[in-house]
Amino acid sequence: MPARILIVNGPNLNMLGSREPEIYGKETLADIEAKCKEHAAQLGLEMDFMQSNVEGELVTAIQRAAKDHQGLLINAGAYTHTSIAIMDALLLLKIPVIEVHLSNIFKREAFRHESFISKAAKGVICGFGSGSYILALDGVAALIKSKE
Ligand code: CA2
Repeated sequence: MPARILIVNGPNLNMLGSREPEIYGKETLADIEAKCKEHAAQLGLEMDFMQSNVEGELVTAIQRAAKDHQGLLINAGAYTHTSIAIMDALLLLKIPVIEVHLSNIFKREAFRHESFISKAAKGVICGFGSGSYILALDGVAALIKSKE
């Protein structure tokens, strides 16, 4: 059976494509989902993709991944820099977690340099726009394969 990956997106990422294209690009979140789906299929992975502006809904989705998924990618949006609840949920997972950002958070304001997500992630990919998600899919696929 193919491995199943969950891609979790946090607050305001549903607004992609509408504002700040110089930072986040012109693609919508639906465009990114379609790209990821195609790339995941090439890697032989099944993929689920979700977005929420609600911290608790993100925590619940992460908890469910323990049962249904073999790997998780997360762009927690601004919760990256604030959410101990999301970090704790990720720390409970035994599957590989990759942190993803469209922008290079280290080139931006100082408050974006701290990530609670990184403390629970196997790796971090940022600064490649939607390509960050594609690179992270490659990374998680390699991690899953190395465990098989
Ligand atoms: O670079 C990333 O992917 C971020 O996770 C995006 C978050 C930001 O708070 C993180 O520091 C880095 C913000 C997502 C907001 O998305 C927008 C979409 C359209 C217009 C404005 C913001």
